[in-house]
Amino acid sequence: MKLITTHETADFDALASCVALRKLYPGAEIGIGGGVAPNVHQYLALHGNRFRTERCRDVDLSDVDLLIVTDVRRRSRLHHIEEVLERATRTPRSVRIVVWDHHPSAPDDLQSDEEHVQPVGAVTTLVVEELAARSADIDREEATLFSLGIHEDTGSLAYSRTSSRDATALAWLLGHGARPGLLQRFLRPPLDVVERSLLISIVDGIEEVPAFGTRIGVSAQEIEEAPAELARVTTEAFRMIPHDALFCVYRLPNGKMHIIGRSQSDAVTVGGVLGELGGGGHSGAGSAVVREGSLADVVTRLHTAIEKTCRHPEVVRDLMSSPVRTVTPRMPLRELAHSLHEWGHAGAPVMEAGKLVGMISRRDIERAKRDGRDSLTVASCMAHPVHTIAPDTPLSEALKQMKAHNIGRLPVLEGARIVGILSREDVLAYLYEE
Ligand SMILES: [Mn+2]
Repeated sequence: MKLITTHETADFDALASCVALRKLYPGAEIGIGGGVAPNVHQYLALHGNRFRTERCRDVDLSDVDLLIVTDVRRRSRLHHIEEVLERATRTPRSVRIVVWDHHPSAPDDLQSDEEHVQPVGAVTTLVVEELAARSADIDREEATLFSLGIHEDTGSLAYSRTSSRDATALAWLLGHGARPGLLQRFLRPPLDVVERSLLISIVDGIEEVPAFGTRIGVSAQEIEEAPAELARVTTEAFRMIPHDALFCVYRLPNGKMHIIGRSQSDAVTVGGVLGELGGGGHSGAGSAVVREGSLADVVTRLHTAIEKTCRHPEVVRDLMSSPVRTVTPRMPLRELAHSLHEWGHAGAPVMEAGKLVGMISRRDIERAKRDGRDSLTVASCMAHPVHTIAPDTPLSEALKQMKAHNIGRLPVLEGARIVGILSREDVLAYLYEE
């Protein structure tokens, strides 16, 4: 018997890749262990007959001679097929194990006979590529389900782990009749009353991890009634707050603690942080379950894990341009225009006797020219007082200042000495670098 399976609480990427794999391995059964995510549950209420899944505990596992595992390869997430995995260790000939996955490797990864692991946004993409290569026939319902898998795991192509291959796979699915109009309905059904009130407590309860330039929020919640979709509520909360990363610790009525993390900063790798607490995941999303200790203990362990695994974020010094070309207040505007052009700069700090006294930009010169004042000197139209910044300020804070004062250049001062200048161009070059 051929069995396709995936991780507990199967999400759309897991279900879609299972269904897509059945097209590559005809006659295989899909066995689910530990239930499905609530949005998948709702989807299956309508499509359950079309895309049949079995519960692994209803399947005769002793009969499995080909095991196809998708969207996971860590043994600790595959308790429901432990029997098959044990048999594979004892008598390797009795079962062949094939893995399809897109997660980073972990110490407890399965030993497999065949592995299809690539760092794409959704594992469904890998299977769809194979179907496309074989010019497989798929119908609208299949194309839509496979699209759901890719949308879910790439945040509709907006998460940083998205690859061009995910977009290509989606395009192929659209060409095969996928119905984009149905995606939102299944991906993000409205939050119910319990979920909405939890969402508010999360946001109200966020505490910032101190002494860390990246804004990391931690919200610890004692839950009396567990809502169906903790992961989704966490994602929604993260969307609403200004933080770079969010970790929610939920203590459920049964005493277990679920930690769910989300990040949009390279400095915070959620999978790395939660790996320290026995969980795992991607750089942008992950989870862990802790069975003992108090809520406060877990929050302390989380802080330690963050301190240990997160890079300190970029600061102004890493990005600023230096040395700085400065001008004097007595410089004629016409001469300055010429120099700026030559340097390829849009502005410059104005220094007098070693002190920063103003900032002048190409735009100031243009304005002076329009008003017929371009025969004057820099002093007549420079901006002052000047907003400055220290070299060890985190980039996020620098951006905030640029936005608040609507300025494109911040002189960087160490004491009274000008050591660099941070411009919008520097920030853009950093954001778009490889
Ligand atoms: Mn996935």
